[in-house]
Amino acid sequence: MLLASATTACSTADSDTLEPSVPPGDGTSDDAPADAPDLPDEPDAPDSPDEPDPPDPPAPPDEPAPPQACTTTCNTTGTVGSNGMCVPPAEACNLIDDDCDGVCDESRSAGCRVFVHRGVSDDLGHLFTTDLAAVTTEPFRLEQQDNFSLYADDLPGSQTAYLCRKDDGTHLVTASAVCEGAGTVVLTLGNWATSDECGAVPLYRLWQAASNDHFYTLSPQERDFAVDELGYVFEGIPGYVWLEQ
Ligand SMILES: [Ca+2]
Ligand SMILES: [Ca+2]
Repeated sequence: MLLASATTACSTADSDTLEPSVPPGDGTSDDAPADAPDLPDEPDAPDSPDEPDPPDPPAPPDEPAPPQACTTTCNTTGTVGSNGMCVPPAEACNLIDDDCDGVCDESRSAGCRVFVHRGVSDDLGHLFTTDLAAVTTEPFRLEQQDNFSLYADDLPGSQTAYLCRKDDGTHLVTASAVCEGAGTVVLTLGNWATSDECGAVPLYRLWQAASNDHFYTLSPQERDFAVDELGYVFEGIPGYVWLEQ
C-alpha cells in the first residue's frame, strides 16, 4: 500500500516540468510544417505499340454465274449470251444439228462415222465391209472405197448393222444380230439410221437368187438396172446411211 502512493506522487511531479516539444505558433497556416516534396511521378511506361491486326484474307473470287440454259431456234439446248440471245452449242456427233446451221453433224469429232467399202468376187458376190483389206484381197477386188458411212456409236435413232457370212460364203448386211438365220456375224459394221435424219440417204438392198448375192446401192439407177437387167430382186431399204465420214 505504501509503494503505490509513492509512485503516484512521482508521476505528478514530472508532468509539471515538461517543456512543450513544439514551440507555440500563432495559429496560422504558415506555421504548418512544410510538406515533404512530392516525389516525381514515375513516368508512365510507354504504351507498347499495338499489335497490327493481321490482314484480312483475300476475298475468294466471285464464282462466275453458271450459264443460263435456253432453247435454240433448232430446239437444241444452248446458253444465253451477253446480248440475251440463245447461243447454240457446238456441233457434236449425235444425229442432231446442234448449232442450227441446217447441216447435221458437219464438224464431228474423229471417228464419229466409219466408211464401208464395196468389193466383189466372181464366185462370192458382193462384200460390204469397213475392213479395207478384206475387199482388196483375193478373191475380192475393190469396187468402191468409202462407199457409204455409218455411225460408230449406236445413237438414239440408229440401228446396228452387221456383216454376216452365209453358209455358202456369200455375205449379207443386216440389222439382224442373228443374220436372219442365214449365217454368222463376221463384223459389226456400225450404225445406220432408221429414217432419213441427219442427212442420211436410203440404202437399197437387192438379192440375186442365182448367185445368192446380196447387193446394196445408194443409186436408184443402179438398183433399177440390177432389177431390170441382172435378175436381182429389190428387197427394200434396211437403213439410211451417209455419204461422208
Ligand atoms: Ca450434231
Ligand atoms: Ca450443224
